[in-house]
Amino acid sequence: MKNFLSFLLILVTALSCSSKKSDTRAEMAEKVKQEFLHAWGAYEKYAWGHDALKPLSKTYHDWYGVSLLMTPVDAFDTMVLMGLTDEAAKDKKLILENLSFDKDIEVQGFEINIRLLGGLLSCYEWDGDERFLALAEDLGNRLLPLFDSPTGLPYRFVNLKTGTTRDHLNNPAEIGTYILEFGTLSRLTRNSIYYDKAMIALNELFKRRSDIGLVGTIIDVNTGEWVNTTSHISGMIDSYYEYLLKAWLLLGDENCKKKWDASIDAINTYLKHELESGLWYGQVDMHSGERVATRFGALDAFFPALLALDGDFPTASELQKSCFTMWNLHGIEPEQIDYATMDVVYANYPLRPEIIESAYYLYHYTRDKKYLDMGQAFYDGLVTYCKTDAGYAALKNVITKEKEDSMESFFLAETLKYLYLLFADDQVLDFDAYVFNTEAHPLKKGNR
Ligand code: DMJ
Repeated sequence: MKNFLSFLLILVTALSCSSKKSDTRAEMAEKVKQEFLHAWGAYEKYAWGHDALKPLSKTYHDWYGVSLLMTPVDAFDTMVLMGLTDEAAKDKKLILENLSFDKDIEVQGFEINIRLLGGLLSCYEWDGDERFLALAEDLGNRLLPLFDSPTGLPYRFVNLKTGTTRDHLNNPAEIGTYILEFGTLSRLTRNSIYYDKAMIALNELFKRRSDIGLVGTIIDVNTGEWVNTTSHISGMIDSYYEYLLKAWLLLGDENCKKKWDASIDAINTYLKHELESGLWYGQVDMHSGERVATRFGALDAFFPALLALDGDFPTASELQKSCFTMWNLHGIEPEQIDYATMDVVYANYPLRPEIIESAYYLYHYTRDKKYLDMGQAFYDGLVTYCKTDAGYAALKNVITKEKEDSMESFFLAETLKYLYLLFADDQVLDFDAYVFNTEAHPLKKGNR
């Protein structure tokens, strides 16, 4: 009897271990949903009505002193996709009863566009309530003065009430990341002004690429002159390239496709870098193509997804392998490493989504189980190192695992959405019918 009981105990332990190891996709999707509810629950409890939760001090943060409901708008479509009907209904009520852009504050065009305009357009497309579209249209109008520069390249900041703009030194990402949202707004309102402004900016930027086809990091929007000529695919340039390809997919714009084709040729010629440590994309001078640094980081990890979207699966999977190596250096990814030495350059982790986004795209196209295993590792790292009793916290340092009092809205908009979609039933989202903006808001494809 004693022997039988020990046998039973061993059997039960073995079974529970193996079921933990082989959680099905559906079980993993459910687990991610529970983590979303944990994070959203903390937002509800400690930050309701504000821009973002501060998970360690259990209070809130408003970007500009007053709330623009950054987290509620950013998180809405994730709730819809996860089937969280009650939470979505409560969130919708909060947004529609409280959100107003008639505020005397200076906002950063890029962030407001990708999180709020992109978020509201997605709210409208997934929910259908015209009031979301009215909010988006109002916001779009308040962002338009950004484009009133001598070159048509947008300034960085605009006052939502007065339309006053500032900051003439801008970067390709903050210049070239409007066309998906502004194009969609034009399509839905039948007013071409938004599309036209964003397209002029994109054309003007592309026109200023170097003779070898690359852009730099900083440009003066008053003169059109480059101020910093370092070229890369990282923060300050990243989503400019993303939007060239996606504008073609979302809006059917052939010119954007041509711009993307020319850009990816130059990127692969000059930035791509194969070393013993793996395949990477580093930094070069935009005019000479001479390599100036060997840095790669969490933001660059969006690139495998983009390469996959373009059909270059060999490069996409090779690069994702490098990204995963970077993640595994410390069990969760640092903001930036030097890939020549594999040393950490910036050790923080602000709960970024890009590496998970790439795993999701690659799994969608290849069905290779290794991307699900990566997803499991991302889930484990997040839960082990970033979960707190009040939501999720960024890490100040991935080596020491010291936490930071911040949970950016993109954690709910992107990180948990992509992780959920990686594991969820394919019926949840018809991948070919949508294009994700750079904040993971799925916008419906359709010509203008
Ligand atoms: C998000 O706001 C967007 O994905 C943006 O393109 C880059 N930074 C964050 C996430 O890392």
